[in-house]
Amino acid sequence: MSSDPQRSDTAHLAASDGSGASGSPLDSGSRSIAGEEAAMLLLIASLAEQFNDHQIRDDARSAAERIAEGRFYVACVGQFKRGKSTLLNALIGEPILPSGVVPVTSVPTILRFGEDYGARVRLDSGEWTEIAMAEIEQYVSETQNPQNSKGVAALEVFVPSPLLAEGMCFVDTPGLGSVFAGNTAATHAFIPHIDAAIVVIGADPPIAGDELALVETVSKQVPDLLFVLNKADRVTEAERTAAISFARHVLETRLRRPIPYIFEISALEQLARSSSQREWARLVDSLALLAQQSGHQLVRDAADRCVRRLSSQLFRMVKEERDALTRPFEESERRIGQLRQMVAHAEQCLNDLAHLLSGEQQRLSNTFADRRHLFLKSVHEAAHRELDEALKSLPQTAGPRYRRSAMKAAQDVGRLHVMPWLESEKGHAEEAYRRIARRFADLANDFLSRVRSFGIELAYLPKEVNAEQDFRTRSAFRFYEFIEVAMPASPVRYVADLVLGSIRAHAALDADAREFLDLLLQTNSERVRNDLEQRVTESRRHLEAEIRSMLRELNGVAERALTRARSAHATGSIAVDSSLKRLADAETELAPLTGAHAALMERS
Ligand SMILES: Nc1nc2c(ncn2[C@@H]2O[C@H](COP(=O)(O)OP(=O)(O)OP(=O)(O)O)[C@@H](O)[C@H]2O)c(=O)[nH]1
Ligand SMILES: [Mg+2]
Repeated sequence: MSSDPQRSDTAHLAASDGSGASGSPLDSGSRSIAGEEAAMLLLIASLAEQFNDHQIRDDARSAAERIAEGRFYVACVGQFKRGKSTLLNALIGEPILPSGVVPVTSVPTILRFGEDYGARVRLDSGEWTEIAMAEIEQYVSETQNPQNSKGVAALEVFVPSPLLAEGMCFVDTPGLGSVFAGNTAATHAFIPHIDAAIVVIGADPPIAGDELALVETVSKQVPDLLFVLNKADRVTEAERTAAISFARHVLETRLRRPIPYIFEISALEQLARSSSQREWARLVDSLALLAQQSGHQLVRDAADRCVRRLSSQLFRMVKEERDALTRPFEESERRIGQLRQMVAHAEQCLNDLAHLLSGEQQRLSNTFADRRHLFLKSVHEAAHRELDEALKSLPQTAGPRYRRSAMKAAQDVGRLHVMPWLESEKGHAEEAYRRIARRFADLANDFLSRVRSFGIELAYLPKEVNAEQDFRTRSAFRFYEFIEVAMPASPVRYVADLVLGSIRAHAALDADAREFLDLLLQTNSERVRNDLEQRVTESRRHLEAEIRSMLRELNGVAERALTRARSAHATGSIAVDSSLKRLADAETELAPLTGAHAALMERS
């Protein structure tokens, strides 16, 4: 098998030269299957080249290369700022990937084995180019390559990490849910390439709606998912336990499969080589085991998916072009006109829906604001009476200690009143959310049925959107305790409290506790409304992004087919005949590919 012609010959690539012979984890049987699959992918690449589809060509080439070499992709995914890049840096033992407090990663970045450190980048338009390690940030960070304006198609970093020596590659992905929608889109676009995943969750919130949706999509595609709770150093044990049990419940409900383990780690501590290990060793062992035991299978599954995905994508494109050429020209024009109308109509629907939903959202928000207002009014007197009783029974100890006890009393009273109310409000919020989710689903299904009525088959087009499954699951509310207010870390506050205690001015501390109780009641009771607003907004963004990306694909395929048909017709009947012959040949080559591939899988 020859290596990808696009590859540059450099020292750090020596360990994996594209032949699959050196450093490859594949045994000889697997290697020959991988070789045949890689050959199919190269055939797809050359057909895509003929039809000028550079996206399919490049995808097929790099898939052929990694399959021949026995490489598989373990993607690190999750909400922005979960510490994904830091975690991968800790796994390879070097701070190579940029990380920081603002959204950082803007381009999926592949970490693969190399005997020496090195990096290479491929821009949308071109060939692989070697870059210095210090230059990586220029291509993958939001500050230096905002929304991937440099057009990075792929970036690979070579690292001599033993964990990667068996073909496992880590992929750092841009975080979901930040203000940079392009980052979320870049991660979604990478999904088809994911062979296994490390899902990074946090403590607050443990898992968000868009994360859950992504994990669900990945989980339908691949079986191996590892779950990690990062930043364990930042939260108390009680918060970690609560976060893990919440995340597990939500994930198991949504994915409909057990989540056997969630590793509690701190990537930052690990990178700083702190003595605190938490469950780091266990995580590393699981990854090593994944590479050893499942590596071959993951590569073969990846090959299977790539051949199916790319051959059917190309097949559709070829069919669209052939149809555009064979139909009477006017009919093609009419069809494109109808398509454009449909796209415009769908855009109009999206705009109308946005208005409709924001009105609905506002009404919902007002309803929940009124309910909260009534709750606060009804509870204020009793809660303050209970707090006063509790304060009266407190021993008049030294100021700082008295403050802690008084604040704790406020938390206890606040929790007692807010939690039952939150529980009952949750039911109302759920009902309201379902109503809105059903409207979303109706709109999406209406759109999908229109698309199908044109006889158009789109890649990854869902059969239908399900209000129950495709939107965010139920929320759980924890009482927010404001530890930073209850136990202020300020030395000035400490001294002032000492003075207040020593002059027996405990009443001043009582006043703080009363104020604190109001803060607890007000903030915690606001959570239902905030959460509902967030869920509705997330679902709406999710749906709009999905529909827009379908529209883009729909437009792209049809417009390209029309342009080619036009230019062939303009050149004359000989050009049309020769295009038709090329398309028919391509169809003949592509059609048996899936069948040949299925047979190959059976044989293995
Ligand atoms: N305390 C603590 N901070 C951490 C930990 N892991 C990462 N961080 C910090 O969290 C911030 C975000 O880390 P990144 O690695 O950039 O997070 P990311 O998920 O890659 O972010 P995006 O690329 O924007 O999606 C940085 O300031 C890290 O230093 C951890 O385990 N503990
Ligand atoms: Mg990152």
